[in-house]
Amino acid sequence: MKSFNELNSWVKDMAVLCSPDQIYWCDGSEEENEQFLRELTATGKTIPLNPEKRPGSYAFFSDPSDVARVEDRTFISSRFKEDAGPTNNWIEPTILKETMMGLYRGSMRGRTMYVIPFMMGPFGSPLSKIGIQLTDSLYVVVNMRIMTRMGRQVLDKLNDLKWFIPCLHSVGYPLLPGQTDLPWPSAPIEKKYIAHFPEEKLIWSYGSGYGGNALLGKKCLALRIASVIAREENWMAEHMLILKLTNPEGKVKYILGAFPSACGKTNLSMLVPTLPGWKVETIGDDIAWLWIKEDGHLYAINPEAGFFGVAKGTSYESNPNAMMSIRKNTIFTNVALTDDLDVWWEGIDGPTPNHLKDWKQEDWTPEKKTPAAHPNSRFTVSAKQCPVIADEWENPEGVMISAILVGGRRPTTIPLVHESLSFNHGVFMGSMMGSEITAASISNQIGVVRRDPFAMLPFIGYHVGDYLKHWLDMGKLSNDALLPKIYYVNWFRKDEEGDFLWPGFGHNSRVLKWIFERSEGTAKAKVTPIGNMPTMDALDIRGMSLKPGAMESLLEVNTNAWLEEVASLKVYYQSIGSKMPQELMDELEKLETRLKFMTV
Ligand code: OXD
Ligand code: MN
Repeated sequence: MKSFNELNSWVKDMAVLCSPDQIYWCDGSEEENEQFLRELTATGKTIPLNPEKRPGSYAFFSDPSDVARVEDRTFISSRFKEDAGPTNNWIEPTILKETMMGLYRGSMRGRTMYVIPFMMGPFGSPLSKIGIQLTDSLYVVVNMRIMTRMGRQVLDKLNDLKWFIPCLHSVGYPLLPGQTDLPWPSAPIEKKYIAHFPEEKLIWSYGSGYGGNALLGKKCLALRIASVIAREENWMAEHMLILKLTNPEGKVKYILGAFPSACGKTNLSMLVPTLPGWKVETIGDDIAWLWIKEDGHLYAINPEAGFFGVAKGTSYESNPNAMMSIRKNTIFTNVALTDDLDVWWEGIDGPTPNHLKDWKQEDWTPEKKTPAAHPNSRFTVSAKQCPVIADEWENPEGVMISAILVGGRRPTTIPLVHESLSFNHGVFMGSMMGSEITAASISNQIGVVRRDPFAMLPFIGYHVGDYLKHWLDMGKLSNDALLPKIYYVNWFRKDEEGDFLWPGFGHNSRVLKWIFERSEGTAKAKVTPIGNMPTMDALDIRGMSLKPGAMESLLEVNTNAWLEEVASLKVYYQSIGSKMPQELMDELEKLETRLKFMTV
């Protein structure tokens, strides 16, 4: 964090280090954005899409070596290794800074350094934070303008807020005189560094132009650095969607959901219920900042202003509201293009075209074995374009939370839904969540559960044990009666044939209904060793067809499978070391006892 009056000297110092040809302060205006997009088009860095089909929209294609967040190259550079914990990469800060200064020296030669003032959180919210990103990538500028509140009005706010989080970014590809630029400049993998200095609240990113590596407001600021600030200031920065749920009588509740990447957070936040009369609206699809107010309730804001969603698999069937959001003014990255310059990806509606340009901009026909769109292809779009964005999504006071969902991809063991017995038990549920490893390319440990506490594994800016302790400490600021219950949901349970037992998508509204009515005290539940669960007739499944016996399997608590889970959790908790909170080890022991001795 730096104070407002250090801004000019910091920008100057970084310019001396990186040697850009010029410095440009972004004002965030429409005219400026159009000028940037004209420049990106003229230099061949983007392709404007067919204005009849996708007005105001652009396609970018990254270098094939720069397509996703690089967790191996992401560092929490706290003074002591112990403060980064066992789940983060760590390099001592003076050493990392020396290495990175060597890389930054002259890295913006032949380029412009853009100064991006941006706000995370709605204007006027007690939690909102200002960041200033310096970058040599115009792609980053036009994306940051969608994903954050960006521009001159933020500098005005700096007078009042006084502090900003400095974010330095370079793609790491300086241009010598006469050297032509690449369409997507970046540095080789071993030179990429996504670095966070938690004591200083400083972000340095080098070598990548893609997503969370480069749009520094999102994962770097709003999660990793914000999680450190939040711990100091008694609030929480979480990898969660925020949705608004309205019942047929018009009563509203707000629900949070923590799910690992690629579990359908964006889909759930914009869900179209299959239950008549129920409505879901969106507050946020990826990040929530949470605090407990004087009334003892938990409140949430979405710090972002847009969606950086995975394109692949998005369709009018899986997420019609996302499809309607991206009809215009959208930036697409690494999707395929149709012959009439519209976008295409695997899983989009309609027949597969006979010919496309794939994300590598090569000719593609259905015979080709490789995917046309990259699996991590993305759309960047303003939240304002979402047809179901809730009116109150920018309320600086946040929305009051009635329930928290946690979950992951678990083909076995975990039932469709179970409810926490207490706040600490809910934190235990969050600590144990994760997904089963399915892709051989990620690991040779297929079938093993990759634990991902509250879906924050790659995003906690400090020690995971201290993070879990912070959750427990937050609970102590209020009491169980006022805090939301936590629900472990699992849409991904499979039967013996390997087929999903639950159809998911819009049908998840049936689980949301039960949760809504639990918080009203009206839904039927039974106590089980793992928590409270719907009785066999409690979920409203009218109008849907499930295989015979599916509901029994979905709501089954298999004692042996759960005892195996307990054994695996003991090993996991041990891996966290001495900072693993005792309260959670107690919860694990209580679960084991209930599994062994409780009669249901
Ligand atoms: C994301 C992620 O991009 O979680 O949101 O990876
Ligand atoms: Mn995410």
